[in-house]
Amino acid sequence: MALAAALNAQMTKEAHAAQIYLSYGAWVASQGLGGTANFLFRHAQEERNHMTKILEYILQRGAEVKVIAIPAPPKNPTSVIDCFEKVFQHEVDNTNEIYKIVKMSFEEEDWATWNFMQWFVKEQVEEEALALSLLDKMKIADAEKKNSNALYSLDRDLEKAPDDIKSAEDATAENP
Ligand code: OFO
Repeated sequence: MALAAALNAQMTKEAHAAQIYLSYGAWVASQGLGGTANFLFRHAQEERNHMTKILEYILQRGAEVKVIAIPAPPKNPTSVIDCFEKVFQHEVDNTNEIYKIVKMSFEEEDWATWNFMQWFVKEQVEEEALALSLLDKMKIADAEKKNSNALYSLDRDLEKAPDDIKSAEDATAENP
């Protein structure tokens, strides 16, 4: 059925996302940004978690899981800012893929899949916000200047930065 095929395709896209984060992580490591690389490597694992959630869901629904080859990641970025612009664009593209499955499940009145996909809708809000905040921070740190002190501090911070961004639903007036 079309929805099972779309879920299988999304499962591979999440694996592809992991490869993208791995390759960008390796590239930033080669630029001397070990903390930033660590962050991107951890994020690669998060993408593998997304892949696993979809795999489990396909199994639970009694459909066939099709594990296929993962496409190669795109070529290396040309600069640190370019890297994070590409990370952000990747997340926007992924959100659009998620929305297609949500739409499909709505049209097919498959409410279980529609409900399952809401986790990904919420997650993509956070993924985009995280990618955008990293891009902004890299710009503020003037990441194109290799000897920027701000970039050095940001790189150190990213080594221990939380992997997730706080979701808007958890904000309160006391703790915005
Ligand atoms: Fe799986 O969220 Fe990023 O790509």
